[in-house]
Formats: sequence, C-alpha cells, structure tokens
Amino acid sequence: MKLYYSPGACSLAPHSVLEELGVPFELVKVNLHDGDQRKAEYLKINPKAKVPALGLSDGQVLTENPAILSYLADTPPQAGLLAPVGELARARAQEWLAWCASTVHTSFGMIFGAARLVEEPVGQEIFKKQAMANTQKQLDAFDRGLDGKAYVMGERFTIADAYTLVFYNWSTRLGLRAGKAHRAQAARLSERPAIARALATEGITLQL
Ligand SMILES: N[C@@H](CCC(=O)N[C@@H](CS)C(=O)NCC(=O)O)C(=O)O
Repeated sequence: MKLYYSPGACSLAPHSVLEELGVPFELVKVNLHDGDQRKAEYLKINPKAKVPALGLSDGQVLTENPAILSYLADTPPQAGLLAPVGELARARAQEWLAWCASTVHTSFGMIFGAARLVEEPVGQEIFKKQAMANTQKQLDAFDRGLDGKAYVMGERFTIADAYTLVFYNWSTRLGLRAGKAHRAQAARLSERPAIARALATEGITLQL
C-alpha cells in the first residue's frame, strides 16, 4: 500500500494505523505548502486535491479518512482496531470518526483556510476568531467524551484514536485548549511505539 501524506496533516491518522498494523507500506509526500495537491500529477491520484489518499495494490485509490481508516482496520492482519460488523462498539467508533471528519476537521479547516475563504484582512480576522471559538467548543466536547477513558473506546486503542491525535497536535499549535483527558490520551498514544514512529517520521513533537 502507498500512503499519500503531508507532514502534520490529517494523513497522520492512517499513517499511525499503518504503523500499528505493522504491514509494509510506502509513504509518498505531498507538500501542501508548495501546493503539490493541486498539481496535475497528484490530481490524477486524488482529483479532490487532498491528503490522505491510499493507493492499493490493484491500482485503485481510496480517499477520505473514515473510509481509509475502516478499510485498514478490516484488512489483514485485522489487529482489532475496530470492532466486528454488527457490534455496537463498531458503530460507536464510526460515530467518532464521522464527528471528527464532518465537524471537528471542517472547523479546523476554517481556521487554516481563513485567508482563502475570506478576501479582505479584517474579515479574515473576524472569521478566524469565530472559527477558533467554534473549534474550541468541539475540543471541549472531545475532552468530555474522553473523560475517564484511556482511549476513545475505553481500554483499547482503535482507529478513532488515531484521528483524535491529529486534532490534539493542531490545537496546541494554534493556541487552542486541549483538555486534561485529551492531553492524557495524546500522551498515552505517543508512548505507543508505532505512533511514536509515525510522529518521528513526520517530524512532529507533541506539546504535552
Ligand atoms: N474529507 C477529507 C479531508 C481531507 C483534508 O481536508 N485534507 C487536508 C489536510 S488535513 C488537505 O489535503 N488540504 C489541502 C487543501 O485543502 O488544499 C478526509 O477526511 O480525508
């Protein structure tokens, strides 16, 4: 498998899961700051101009974090990173993934994309401030959801944890408040050898 990623982007989630699975994979860097995602070469791989994208052995490409993460969890060696089909625990983990992708990620996206979304500087500032406040509310909800738990689903690491780690990293870099439970979960995640490897490869030092 081939993971198209950018250091520190949300592609850290599937990168962490690939490391957790211990399967062979190749990393292909797409430099978002240089606009690589909008270049013709990458648009052939993912016309949506986003990372992550997962290249499969038969030439197909899978995009969208929830789909990629679930696919990885269901692919051998099936390391128990997502509960089996039919169990409520599977839907619960997917509930987190959907929340991460549809709400939390898009809220962060408004902060990162303020300059692109709003034309004049004063408007950008107001927009960014609103987006920061909205994202903070999501982070507070994250913290409540993690309270009293080692991982999103309780005692066991699942693919949902890999996504939440991305937001922990972004929140500390943007000066947002990651709560106590979210911080403790991030610290626990960073102690997992596979995740430590993914972080080191991407040059990320978590602010814990
Ligand atoms: N819905 C997509 C979102 C992916 C996404 O927004 N990726 C960002 C990086 S975190 C990206 O590639 N941004 C590049 C751009 O918007 O130009 C997913 O869940 O995978």
